[in-house]
Amino acid sequence: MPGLERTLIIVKPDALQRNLLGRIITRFEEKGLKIAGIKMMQLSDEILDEHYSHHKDKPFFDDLKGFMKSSPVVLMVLEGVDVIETVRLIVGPTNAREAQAGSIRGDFSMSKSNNIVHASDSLDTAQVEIKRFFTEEELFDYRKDDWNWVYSEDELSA
Ligand code: 3AN
Repeated sequence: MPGLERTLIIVKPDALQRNLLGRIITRFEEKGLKIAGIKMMQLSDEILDEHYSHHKDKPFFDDLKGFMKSSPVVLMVLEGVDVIETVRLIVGPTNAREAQAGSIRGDFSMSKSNNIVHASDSLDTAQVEIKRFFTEEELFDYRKDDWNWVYSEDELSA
């Protein structure tokens, strides 16, 4: 399928503590996205230093790492046409106070840091991030029967 992509989602500790995990997964499922992988993990300093290396000189870096280590997180790889851009729209901008109602951050968060989910922001980043957190064996290629209804025949066969 043209434009078929995968993206990485991290459901952050605030979402788990606030009992939002199921509702977040449901939003992605109801949109028509395929879950190619899913697992729970306690993140280490090493993996967070790598994942947030673009923020390593920021004043909030230590707090960010402390927050991300404060409980396990749930990681997902989602698949769909143009899924990276679509998921960023569903998630909303970093500052949740500016996120539109209807987006995950817009509906569930009031914070720039405790903002419920991480989602990859580009194709290159998604590829690196998926490899960072998932092995090949943890990712699944399978037929998603409802895609016959989620996509048009043209979109499915192209
Ligand atoms: P996003 O998660 O929207 O892609 P990034 O990659 O710029 O945003 O930031 C990664 C994470 O760092 C954010 N999700 C948030 O938890 C934290 N963060 C970013 N900017 C700030 C900030 N100004 N103050 C506190 N935490 C921040």
